[in-house]
Amino acid sequence: QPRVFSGIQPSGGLTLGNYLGAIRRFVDTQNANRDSGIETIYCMVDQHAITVWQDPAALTRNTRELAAGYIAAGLDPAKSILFNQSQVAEHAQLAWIFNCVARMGWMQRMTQWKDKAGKNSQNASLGLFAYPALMAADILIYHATHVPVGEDQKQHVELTRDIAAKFNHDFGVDFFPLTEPVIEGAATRVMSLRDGSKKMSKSDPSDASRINMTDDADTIAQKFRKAKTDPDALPSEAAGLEGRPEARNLVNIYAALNDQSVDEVLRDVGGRQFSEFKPMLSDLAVAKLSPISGEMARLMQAPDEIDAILRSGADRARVMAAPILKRTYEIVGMVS
Ligand code: AQP
Repeated sequence: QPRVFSGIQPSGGLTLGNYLGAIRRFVDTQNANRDSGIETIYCMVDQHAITVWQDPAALTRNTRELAAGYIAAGLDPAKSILFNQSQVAEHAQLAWIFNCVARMGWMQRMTQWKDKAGKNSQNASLGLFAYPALMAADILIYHATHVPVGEDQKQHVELTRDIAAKFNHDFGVDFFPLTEPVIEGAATRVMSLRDGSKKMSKSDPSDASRINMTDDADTIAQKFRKAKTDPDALPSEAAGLEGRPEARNLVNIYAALNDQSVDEVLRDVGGRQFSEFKPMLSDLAVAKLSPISGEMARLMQAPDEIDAILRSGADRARVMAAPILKRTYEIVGMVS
């Protein structure tokens, strides 16, 4: 039976990249599977967030804001299981087993580790290094078969398959499934508005590099107006975006927001200057995002309700996770 799991870190406010690359697709997956009995499980991965320093008050606020973002975008606690990772202890318990299955060399090859640890990797947390083993546990504690993610997380989902395969091989079992990353749509990699070679990220020090889901209409318009571009007009087909990363990024964002292909967008806007295209993009973004940010703001007025939704999601998640952890311990030979 297919089962879907994915998560987002409450390591800052939600960005347009998180929305287009992840949340919007979580909603589509939930709705497509509404009557099929396939479980869709979406987590706020707070234990991943603390692999780099998080101010405690900000972590609390960001976790609730992320939950509000999930719900405002269309995730329904009656249809999907929504919870925060630290409330289901089985994730961390399975992660320990996987820390003992995964190899140091596998972790060292991860591009996210290299990017985030930087040159001073001796000073990075042990948790940041082991991040992919916890992510494998998040997925496999539910025997999830499909993980909708943005392009940047593909390598970690592949590592999850390696961990599952090594566990199955080492213990001579066929227990953990080999999970598939699901990377689809026009915006699997939304880039920074200031640098077309860097992905848009909630932890980028420059707020101008990203659209936050909570930005108001004026801020969105100003950020797109200032977004880096080149001096040429837009081409009339996708091939003309070759070697123009900033132009490609803005067209990709437009296409994703408007549910169109890049070629369809360029058929309409090809030949126009950015001075004309950017206001079109801002208007579209405001039209699509403002209902979500309005609903997020409303939900944030009632943090107790958000916490109650997360608690009941965690109760449902634990029911699925506990037997899988129990069986894992038996396979490993732990006495219970
Ligand atoms: N720029 C992006 N384009 C498309 N998808 C993206 N995702 C993140 N950025 C983009 C997708 O969002 C999901 C959640 O990601 P995450 O919060 O767990 O971690 P991340 O990928 O490291 O995201 P950020 O925003 O860059 O966070 P920080 O700055 O804390 O590292 C994933 O499915 C991811 O692919």
